Amino acid sequence: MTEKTLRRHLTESALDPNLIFLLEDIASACRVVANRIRNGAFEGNLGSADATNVQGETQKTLDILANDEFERICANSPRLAALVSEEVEEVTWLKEPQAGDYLLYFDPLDGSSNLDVNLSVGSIFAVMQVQSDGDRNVLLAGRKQVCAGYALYGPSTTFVLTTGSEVSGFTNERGTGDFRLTHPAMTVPHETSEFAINTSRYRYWDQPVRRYVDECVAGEEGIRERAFNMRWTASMVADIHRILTRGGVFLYPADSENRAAGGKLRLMYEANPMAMIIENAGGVATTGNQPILDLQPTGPHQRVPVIMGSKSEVDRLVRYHKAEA
Ligand code: AHM
Ligand code: MG
Repeated sequence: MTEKTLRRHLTESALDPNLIFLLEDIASACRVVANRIRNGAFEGNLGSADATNVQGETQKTLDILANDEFERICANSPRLAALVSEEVEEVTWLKEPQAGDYLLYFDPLDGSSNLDVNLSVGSIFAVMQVQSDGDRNVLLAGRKQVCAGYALYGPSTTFVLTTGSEVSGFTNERGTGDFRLTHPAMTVPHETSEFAINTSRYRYWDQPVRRYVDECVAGEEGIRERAFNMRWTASMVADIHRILTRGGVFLYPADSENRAAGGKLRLMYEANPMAMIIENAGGVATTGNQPILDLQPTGPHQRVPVIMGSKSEVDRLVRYHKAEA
């Protein structure tokens, strides 16, 4: 049996055809970005912007190229009103907004420090809708997302999407270029023995995070009944994909060093889309003190603390935060 294509999956749903056009454009952008990454070394696009390659040509980082590909391809979608990108300071308006038009929030290339060492990176996106004719407010809470997803550029290119209740995983097929449904109804296991956090920041952590990680590290010799393993890829997409596949908890918490900035990860195009995916897969996504999806945004590039993944571990972390409050 052949796995069904993303197009068939979308057209079998009750989604607005204009949203389907947009999602197909996003998937095309991800396909193109995957190729740009694969050929990055030949095209002189590894390394930092403003550098020159051996031919003396100015290099563009893949972050900027990926952003340009998303913009170029998604601008075809007739009801797409605006783009909010990690790479662009201002909101990019494509048309006069009308109620129901779509707003696309995206991180075109997440985890880009992994590029030069040929490790996994990804793109993250979410879609919301213009609330009323002429309304240019893009600062909508994550609960208003109509869909969210990511592409993981790893050993294979994977496209994970939620448009409501289910989370569906597609794999890019070499040859046809189709995304095919290889991972239907993805769920985050409730229990896990894996955690993901940048432990080099230990000295900055608040007490609830220290307590949790200390207990995981102590394993069955402490209060936990089992040993824990730690994984950190420095690519949120790769870490969340692992958690969606086999469980785990991902933390980029507020700490004494990043608190003034609000945290490290961005709300609109990193935390919110991943929170929708994790919740729809049966997991939990919180700042430690409240659900990420309930946050009222204050700016398009706002940063927030992020704790998400398997329910039993995130619930424990929330309890530890309450105990310290
Ligand atoms: P980026 O958008 O600049 O790539 O930063 C986001 C990334 C996440 O993918 C990852 O979880 C985190 O930053 C890694 O941070 P650190 O450098 O502290 O390991
Ligand atoms: Mg990012």
